Amino acid sequence: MSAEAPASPPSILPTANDACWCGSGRKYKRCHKPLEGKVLPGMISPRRVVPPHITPPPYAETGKVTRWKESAVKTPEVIERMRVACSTATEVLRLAGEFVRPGITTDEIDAYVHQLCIDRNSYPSPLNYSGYPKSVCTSVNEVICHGIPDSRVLLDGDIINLDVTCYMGGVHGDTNATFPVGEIDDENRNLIAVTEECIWRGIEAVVPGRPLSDIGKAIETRAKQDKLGVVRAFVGHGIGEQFHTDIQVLHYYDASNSTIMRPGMTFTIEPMISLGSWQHRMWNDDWTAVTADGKRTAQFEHTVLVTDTGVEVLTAGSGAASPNAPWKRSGSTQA
Ligand code: EYL
Ligand code: CO
Ligand code: CO
Repeated sequence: MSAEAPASPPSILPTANDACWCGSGRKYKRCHKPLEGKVLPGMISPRRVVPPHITPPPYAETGKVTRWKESAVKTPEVIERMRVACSTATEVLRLAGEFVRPGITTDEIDAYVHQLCIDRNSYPSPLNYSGYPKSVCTSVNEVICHGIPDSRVLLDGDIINLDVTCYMGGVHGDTNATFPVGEIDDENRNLIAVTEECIWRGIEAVVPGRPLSDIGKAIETRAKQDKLGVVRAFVGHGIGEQFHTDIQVLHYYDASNSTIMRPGMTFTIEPMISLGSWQHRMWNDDWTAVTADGKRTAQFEHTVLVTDTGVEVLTAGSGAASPNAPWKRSGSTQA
């Protein structure tokens, strides 16, 4: 947790060959100019409290994640509990998305999501997971994922991903979506639309008896049609009684992602798609991942169940931010 925000630029910026505002003695263009218009870390508010009637996951107190063996194939009883946790996360994500507007801070979104989870008798899974300090991830513009809610104000033209996970009934439900802040330009609108298409292409590749690599192949194929980058450092994951289990779901094609999908398996698909490079950098906070080239990136996430015949999307349906495949919506003429 940072007590002090790092030095921030003045409202009137130097011109390229002037001295940088930060006092480094370097020309502005060789110092902070590349960061113009980029997301900067803000102040992180004190930790929010979860009331005692909410059953916390094992890491809630210590922040330490200890993994145990958990079957990749879930029992019908666990699956039924996951449907409940997932539908709660689905509703919280949609409401949080409706709350997004210019002028609010990402910390205000965190306060809202935190309360929405508690009101539905769920624990916000990110809170203290490996020490993560907040109840939701808020990833703005070039932030790929795990952005920490802070004092940054949302600006007209930003894009923001909200990643919501709810823990209730002893299981997690994990879903995210990217939302426009006010009016966004065509390039950003297309990035969000194609990223949503990518996740649904991936979901359609969930077929029992087929390897997980089919999912990444479908996602990568769609991204390439628009010359967009597929982030490689973060992957989908098995989920159930634990937030993350050993199944990894790559969002690009890799033949070594060869685990065969079996009925009863539950995992997330959460492609991060970028306007430029798939390479990432880490902020000094060791949580926040940004694109290496500073270009914008979008993400969608669903928790899915492999069925006997295909897939059940546990975080989709009519109340979801991304309810179904875009080409299956009324008015669409696409396949
Ligand atoms: C906590 C822990 C580094 C989340 C997800 C919150 C973040 C950075 C260490 C995955 C991994 C959410 O929702 C997730 N995937 O969809 N860690 C996560 N944290 C955190
Ligand atoms: Co998530
Ligand atoms: Co996830």
